[in-house]
Amino acid sequence: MTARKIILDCDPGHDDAIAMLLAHGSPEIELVAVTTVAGNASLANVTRNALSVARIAGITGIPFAAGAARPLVRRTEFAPTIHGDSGLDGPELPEPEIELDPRSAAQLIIDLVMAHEPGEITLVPTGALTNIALAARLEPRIVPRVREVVLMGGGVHVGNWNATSEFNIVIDPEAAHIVFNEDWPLTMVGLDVTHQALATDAVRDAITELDTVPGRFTLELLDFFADTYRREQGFTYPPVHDPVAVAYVIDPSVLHVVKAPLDVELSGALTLGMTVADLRMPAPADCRTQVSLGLDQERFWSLVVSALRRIG
Ligand SMILES: [Ca+2]
Repeated sequence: MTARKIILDCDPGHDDAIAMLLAHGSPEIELVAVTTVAGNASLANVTRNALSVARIAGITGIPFAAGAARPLVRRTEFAPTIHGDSGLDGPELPEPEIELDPRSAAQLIIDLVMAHEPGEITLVPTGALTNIALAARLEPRIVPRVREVVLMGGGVHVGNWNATSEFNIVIDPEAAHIVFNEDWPLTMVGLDVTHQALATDAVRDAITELDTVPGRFTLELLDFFADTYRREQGFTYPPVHDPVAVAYVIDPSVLHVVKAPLDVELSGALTLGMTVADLRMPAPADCRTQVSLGLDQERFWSLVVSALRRIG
């Protein structure tokens, strides 16, 4: 088995942190780099959070680079009601040990994609798409070299930041528009499936049984996330969005996906940032985008728990 090489572009973020742990603890994946983008909190905060999570997970020897501090066009918007002011409120975070790469996230993505064979690198964005859009515009030759983009964001039938739109997309819809319209294979892992990735009592019990540092850290993340999701969005159990995109790279059978043309609304009076999927059948033969409509919850959580167990 050849491990799939991924670049995780993220804004930790409770669920981004779990996505990092899942990627690091899964032999099916080789984490090639981690890049950060403003979103759940400021760029400085999410970058520091990523480096602290790396220390907890024992991730070393790969570059970490900070990227865009604001969206392409819009005013900056953070999510303190969900993630706290730091972006990762709840657990106590260790001091980072890794030095940041001096390159911008977009430049690092370009350098890595160009240094690998075509079809080797998969991009897994779990925040706003600003860095990915900048990289694609700065060096268009990366587009045909990227194996695929598997992103957490959007939703076909549901929003979370407004009635129709998901946070990662709506805070930088122009960047999302660029990424969705580039000529690379793209899988949207949206709210339709991530709202099924609920950290139930049974999930917590399985993580508690591990009795490890990353396991306890994950439980503290879930404690905080459960409180904010109960209060802000009426969830009994918190939906853990970002690791679902990583899980799909590990094992595509974890999601039910269908091919469908996809685009991002930039001008709607009520629908800014909405991801619009054309689900009329059959999809055009040259359709290179797909949407996720169902999640195998048991398989998903078994991947997460197994990864935590491997990290030890
Ligand atoms: Ca995120």
